Amino acid sequence: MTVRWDIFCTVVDNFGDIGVTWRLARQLVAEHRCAVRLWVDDLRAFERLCPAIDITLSEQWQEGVQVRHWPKDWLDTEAAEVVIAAFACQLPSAYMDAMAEREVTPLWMNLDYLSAEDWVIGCHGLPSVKYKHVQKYFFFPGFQAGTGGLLREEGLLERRRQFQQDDVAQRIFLQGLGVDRAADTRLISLFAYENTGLASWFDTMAAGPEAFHVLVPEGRVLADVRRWLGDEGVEVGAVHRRGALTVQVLPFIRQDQYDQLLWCCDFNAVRGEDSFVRAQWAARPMLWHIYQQEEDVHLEKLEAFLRLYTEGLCGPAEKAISGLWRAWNAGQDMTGHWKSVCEQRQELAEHAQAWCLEQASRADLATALVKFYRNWI
Ligand code: TRH
Repeated sequence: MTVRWDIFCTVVDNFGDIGVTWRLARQLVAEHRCAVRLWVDDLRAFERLCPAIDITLSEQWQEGVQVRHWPKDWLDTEAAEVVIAAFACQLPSAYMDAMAEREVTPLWMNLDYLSAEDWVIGCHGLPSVKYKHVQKYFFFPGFQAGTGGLLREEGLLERRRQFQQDDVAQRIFLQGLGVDRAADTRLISLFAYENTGLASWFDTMAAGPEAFHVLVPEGRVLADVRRWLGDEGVEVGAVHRRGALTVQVLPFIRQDQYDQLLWCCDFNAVRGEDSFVRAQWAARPMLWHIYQQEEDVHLEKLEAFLRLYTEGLCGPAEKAISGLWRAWNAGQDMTGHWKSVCEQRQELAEHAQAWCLEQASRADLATALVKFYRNWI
């Protein structure tokens, strides 16, 4: 029998909340034959990564998912068998009553933010608060056994491998974005928040000796890019050359196209949560701009991930990548760290592949959620 799931998403800021829940909703439908309603309070953010969304509709079907606009004035709705509150969002009180009134009590879970910290293992799957007799559970994504794992669609790695081996497919894809990859030029994708370290990184690349082509999807880091270019316009498509560095602004593309962009690039700078995970599946060296939190708690998360990620790297490679990530997240000078990363390129590239395979050896997050539900009933 088809199990009905309700996923609730409030868009706090940026694209991570909707990025993760949209990905999860699609996977539950496509791979686990669940009937999924995705409740989203801001369809505009959703439209950016899925242009097929009609923001005027209160209800629509997209890729087998029933997308519902989460209205300020909640309308009485029957609760589903499984309810996911993404990232601790507060469910409408009338919906919580509907959960409590169900003949069969639903499974209620909070899908938390991703963290590599050790405490996550101890907390994953534990009971949280109760509403009337309905128990809520913590569900933590993660990188280690004992966590809920990472979102990874079936066949993703195989599709990625084929694409990375297919020069023609890559060229066609890049040309569709207006990108011409010159021979002997390394491609970098850059998705980041505002960052004062950008100028030093770009200066270093511009000084050569290698040629780099940096692709920047429209977004928050563009102000720094514009400043570095000397206030030259940074409209989509324009190509700017400074020494050995080419900088090109791309449009914000569909989520599946963004994956392909990551697969094409030799190095990916990503941010937040979802693009960070996608870069890991791209199996190429990467740079993470972590989402900043109050009292710098994000820095602990950064260190926790680095501890796991750099395991097995030789000393210089470990130092190079950790130094680069720390400098980027502190908005500091990138010069020496970038040079070291370039020197360690071979080892870092092999390591990215090994890390990807290791992570893919664990159950993916959607499968883990379905299993959690089956065990629970
Ligand atoms: O947008 P983000 O900064 O989201 C953040 C994080 O999730 C953070 O943890 C959270 O607290 C905060 O939002 C509220 O970065 P993230 O998570 O990588 O999400 C970006 C999404 O946008 C991801 O699904 C990939 C997608 N994307 C596209 O679809 N097209 C694009 O061109 C680009 C650059 C991204």
